[in-house]
Amino acid sequence: MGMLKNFIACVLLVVLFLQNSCFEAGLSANVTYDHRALVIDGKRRVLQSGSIHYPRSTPEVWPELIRKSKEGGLEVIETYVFWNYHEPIRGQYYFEGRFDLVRFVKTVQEAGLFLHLRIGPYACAEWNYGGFPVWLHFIPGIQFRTTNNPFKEEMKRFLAKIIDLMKQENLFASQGGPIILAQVENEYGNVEWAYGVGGELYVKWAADTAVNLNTSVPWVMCQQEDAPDPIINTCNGFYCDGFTPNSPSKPIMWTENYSGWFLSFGYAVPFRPVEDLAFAVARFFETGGTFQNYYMYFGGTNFGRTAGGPLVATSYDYDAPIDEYGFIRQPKWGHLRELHKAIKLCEEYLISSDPTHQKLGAKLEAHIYHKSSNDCAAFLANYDSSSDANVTFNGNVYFLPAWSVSILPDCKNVVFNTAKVISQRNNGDHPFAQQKNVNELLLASSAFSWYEEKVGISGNRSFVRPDLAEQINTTKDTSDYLWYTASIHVMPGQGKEVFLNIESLGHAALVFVNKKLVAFGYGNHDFANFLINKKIELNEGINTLDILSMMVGLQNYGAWFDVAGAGLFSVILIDLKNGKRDISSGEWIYQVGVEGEYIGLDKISLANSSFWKQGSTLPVNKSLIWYKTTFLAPEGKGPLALNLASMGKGQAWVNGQSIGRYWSAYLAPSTGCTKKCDYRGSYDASKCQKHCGQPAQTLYHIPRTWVHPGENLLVIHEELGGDPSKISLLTKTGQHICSFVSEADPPPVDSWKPNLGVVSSSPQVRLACERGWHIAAINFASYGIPEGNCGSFRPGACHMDVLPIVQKACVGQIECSIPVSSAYLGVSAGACPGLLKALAVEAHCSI
Ligand SMILES: *[C@@H]1O[C@H](CO)[C@@H](O)[C@H](O)[C@H]1NC(C)=O
Ligand SMILES: *[C@@H]1O[C@H](CO)[C@@H](O)[C@H](O)[C@H]1NC(C)=O
Ligand SMILES: *[C@@H]1O[C@H](CO)[C@@H](O)[C@H](O)[C@H]1NC(C)=O
Ligand SMILES: *[C@@H]1O[C@H](CO)[C@@H](O)[C@H](O)[C@H]1NC(C)=O
Ligand SMILES: *[C@@H]1O[C@H](CO)[C@@H](O)[C@H](O)[C@H]1NC(C)=O
Ligand SMILES: *[C@@H]1O[C@H](CO)[C@@H](O)[C@H](O)[C@H]1NC(C)=O
Ligand SMILES: *[C@@H]1O[C@H](CO)[C@@H](O)[C@H](O)[C@H]1NC(C)=O
Ligand SMILES: CC(=O)N[C@H]1CO[C@H](CO)[C@@H](O)[C@@H]1O
Repeated sequence: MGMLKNFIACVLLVVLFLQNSCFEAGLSANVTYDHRALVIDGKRRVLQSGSIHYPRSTPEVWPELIRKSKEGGLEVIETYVFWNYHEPIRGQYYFEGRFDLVRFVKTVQEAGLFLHLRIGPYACAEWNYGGFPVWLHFIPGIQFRTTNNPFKEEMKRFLAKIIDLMKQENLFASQGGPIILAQVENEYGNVEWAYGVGGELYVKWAADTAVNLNTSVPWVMCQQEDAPDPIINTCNGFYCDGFTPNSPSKPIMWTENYSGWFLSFGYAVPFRPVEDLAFAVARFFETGGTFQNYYMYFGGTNFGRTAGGPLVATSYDYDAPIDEYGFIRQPKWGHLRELHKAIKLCEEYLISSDPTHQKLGAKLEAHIYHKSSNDCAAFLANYDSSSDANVTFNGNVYFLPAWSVSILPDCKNVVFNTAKVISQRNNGDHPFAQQKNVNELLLASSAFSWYEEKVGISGNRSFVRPDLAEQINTTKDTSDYLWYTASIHVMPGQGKEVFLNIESLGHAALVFVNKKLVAFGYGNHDFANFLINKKIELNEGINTLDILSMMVGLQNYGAWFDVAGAGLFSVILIDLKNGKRDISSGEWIYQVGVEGEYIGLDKISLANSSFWKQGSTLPVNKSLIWYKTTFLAPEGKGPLALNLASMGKGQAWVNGQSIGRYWSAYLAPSTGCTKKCDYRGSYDASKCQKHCGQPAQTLYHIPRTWVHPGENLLVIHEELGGDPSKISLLTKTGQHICSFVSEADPPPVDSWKPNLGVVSSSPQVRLACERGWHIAAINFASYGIPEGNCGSFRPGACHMDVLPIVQKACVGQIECSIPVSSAYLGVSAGACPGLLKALAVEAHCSI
């Protein structure tokens, strides 16, 4: 009886929480912590959080992304702050457009969610230079991230700047704002050893400095075992269930739970199965965690030259629950949403006690949270990577699939198992993964005009040095490019056939001899360094050597990453007759940037200029060429993507805005992908990959707000050679969505009415369209033992046509749900005798 009463209380509390979302704008909140959890206004809280980095999307879509996060069960949004874009020139600040931090925080507030502000100011984040402004590198005597006065002064100034900005706008919780947590530094514990005693002192200084800035909310330092009190040290990783903070007075918090992994040019596309992600999250809360953040919940796009490096791709999709184009990724989003609801049902138990542990067998265990001696919630875990098991707990037998956790909010009924995915499934895991509903528009090749760039130094901006210059010091990252030019004299009788041996710190280089392209070399994300060794033909007399060294994102991670350097460091000619000629320390002429950049060919204002040439034959397969065309943006609300599969390497602009770097010519290794990735067993970033042997990325996101009715300008700078006549513009005109639910599956977590004995709820097929689209048609509906997957469903040996019933419930709706029960579906209970029946539905959403 006591159990029943408490259950009603628990359910009521949950309803209350979901409605108020635990937060009311304008009311000041007092945020502290104890050894179990963050404490908000005296109450411990169990919180699900997700990362959304504001500049990786446009402000117009922030409200939708945040709404989808909230519907997915998040209560906190987490973001880094990107110093290099907020202070592009020392003392000159920028907080506009995609970098309008205040607007982002207020958007989170308006949605009724909390915010975790990770100021850093080191961000890492696969972001250019880890978020540090490049000018910082040129302050005399500076050393980053250690006990160094010039660095500490700059860091403190920026921390104070951001905190003042937030205070002025009343954005901290104590002021009625959404910010409940702040972060100083970032994963410094991973590299601290490399900074010696200076590193240890720096950690203390950073902690002190942060605390003295009086934010009134707790500070965290992630991956920082020695974080001084009162700073909370938090865990980052694929799993954090073994984590303990450095003091018994601090709660167990997980600030980066990788929902997938980032993409680099030349690599296969990583993904993380939701069964494993849900397992990691459930294990974390099972073993005492109370705050967890998905890194990323929405990854987005590295527009412009914001991608870090080396070679981080433009898509930052991250296999996150919301994909790069803002669509819900199923079944990831839906399965995690059910998980969040199941954990929410346990919140009152989680905050009432520490877990008690019960061993249930080898790699089988339970953790129990009590509110009173006979009132509990439990998590049952099977962390064996291959063997399913039946366990006995509390007098009942439970089936636990390998690598799964079951959640029992009453220590009796299983409302959720991490390995059982009962969620809407979409056709493909990427909006353009299937041809269905995709409208592809080939750009007319006759409309292209072009500009062929000069090889080598093109104007009066050159300068001379007697050695090979380090690239970042030379370009100050004002451009990806640096021309290195030298003359090679060949005396009569000297060998004309020589080997040209070039060594570079990164990231890629085009080599021209006498203005002819002879070689292209490049590194990769793990090893930026590369070597070019090429046999070349020289002429007697003077020959020119022009080398275009290219950067693809500044390093963002590692000890002393800021001084890693880039560009050429050795150029040697090897002539079999006369031996080696090291020209590294001869006379070199330099130019920062390429000709098209100086002209400003990406600018709208030059769209009609005479620089652009037109003719009957469009040059293809040409290096160092700019292309220009116009296109009409397809109507509708569907996302836009440019297919650059036919291009080599470069950058593209739409109406003067850079949509990022592309590198379609760099194929991933042909091995390392598995057809089906077994989610069971420890995950790492290379465990599950797809698109081996293909470019990492061929589709490039164009935000809807960057195009307008009428003609839009597309400019492309191609470095290697490509065929622009094959470029196409894709949009999506609708969605195909599916669901497959068995009559043996549990009902949705939110329809669960424990021990009330009133409702016997069935499992449900639930379908929902996005972007305001409606269910226009049901393409498939079968109750029985349907076969196949979303997009290829077919009737099985037992098939009952329930199309009219499904049509009636769904067509014309934005979303619908259908109980998977013979009674509802009008089928006699005895149909398909001896078989477990399932309902499979495929629907088509469109305008
Ligand atoms: C905030 O909460 C803590 C602990 O719950 C309490 O000690 C402190 O007095 C509160 N501060 C304010 C300003 O209410
Ligand atoms: C923080 O608060 C302390 C004590 O009230 C005060 O001495 C200090 O000046 C404040 N610092 C800032 C940056 O506001
Ligand atoms: C668990 O129990 C069920 C029902 O008794 C049985 O069919 C199944 O084989 C058992 N599974 C394992 C892994 O022991
Ligand atoms: C380079 O040439 C441009 C135009 O040809 C001129 O405007 C500029 O002043 C020159 N710069 C230098 C440093 O001579
Ligand atoms: C870059 O310049 C700085 C001084 O501004 C110097 O300390 C550093 O060694 C240079 N880096 C390289 C790789 O040459
Ligand atoms: C370029 O010319 C076209 C057609 O004449 C015109 O519509 C467009 O506005 C011009 N663009 C600019 C930037 O002048
Ligand atoms: C461009 O280069 C590719 C690869 O080398 C080749 O297959 C193709 O025929 C070339 N196209 C043209 C038009 O030269
Ligand atoms: C705590 C933890 O698991 N950290 C891991 C986070 O992910 C990186 C990249 O895979 C690993 O190197 C860390 O060990």
